[in-house]
Amino acid sequence: MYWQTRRFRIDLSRPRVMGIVNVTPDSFSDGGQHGDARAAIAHCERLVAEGADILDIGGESTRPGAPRVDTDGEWARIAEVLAAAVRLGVPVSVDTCKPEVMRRALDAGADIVNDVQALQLPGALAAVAGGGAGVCLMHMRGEPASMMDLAVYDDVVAEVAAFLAGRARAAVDAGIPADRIALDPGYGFAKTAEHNLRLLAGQQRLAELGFPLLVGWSRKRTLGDITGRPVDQRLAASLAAALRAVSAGARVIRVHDVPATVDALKVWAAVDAATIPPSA
Ligand code: HH2
Repeated sequence: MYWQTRRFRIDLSRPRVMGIVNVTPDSFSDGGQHGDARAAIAHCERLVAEGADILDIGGESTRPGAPRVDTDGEWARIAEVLAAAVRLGVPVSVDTCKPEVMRRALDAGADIVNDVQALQLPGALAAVAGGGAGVCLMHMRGEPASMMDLAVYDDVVAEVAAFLAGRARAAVDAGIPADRIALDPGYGFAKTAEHNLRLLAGQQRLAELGFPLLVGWSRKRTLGDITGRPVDQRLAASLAAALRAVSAGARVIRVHDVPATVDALKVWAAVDAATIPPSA
């Protein structure tokens, strides 16, 4: 399996690590740490040196209750960082739901659009289709400010699968080739801890939709609920969730802590390579 992006065809025969670059003052785990362009560019360089396969650059926090940023404000945060990141030799993703930010990012050389709103805003499908980018379509409901009020499901796995299949269809209908599309269950977005765990337990069903699965468990609140750890002490829990997600079909893991995740996935891939398939 592979994921076609603008400049790179990403081989997913082994799981890949997407390193998070939040150029924001208020992200839930690292807000303000890479808030100015110089610090964020240094962070990009560090993540690539540590083995990140993809960089994901975002200028707006999506944590529950986060305030909205307008188009120019979001672009001002990420423009310089993006321009430097596209010269680092790895695919660069832009984490945005705004069509105008997508267009500017693609003009600046971004390879992938990572949209937590799954290209639902007017003009978003066309921005990606016209720009030739890869895209990650994520499941959520509502807006970050209100999403936890919408965390009500009869069957979370079936409902997320139906939503993602529908958005993939909409993307293909808008002219985005199927091999450019990745899907994401949206752990932590309009979902309680119980929903997140149920979804991970049933995640294989999402992988069976036939698109690469990208997942983000890194440092998220459900891991704190399980372990009792604050956000800066959730590395072990994040690795456990990442490995469980890979075992259930995920091919791209979006993380803050790149070196530890790279090592964990190397071990997973080594065992995978040594596994003898059952004879027919
Ligand atoms: N999670 C966050 C942001 N973007 N994109 C995808 N595809 N999947 C995710 O799970 C996902 C995402 C939230 O994490 P983070 O970027 O660290 O925080 P914030 O949104 O507060 O900046």
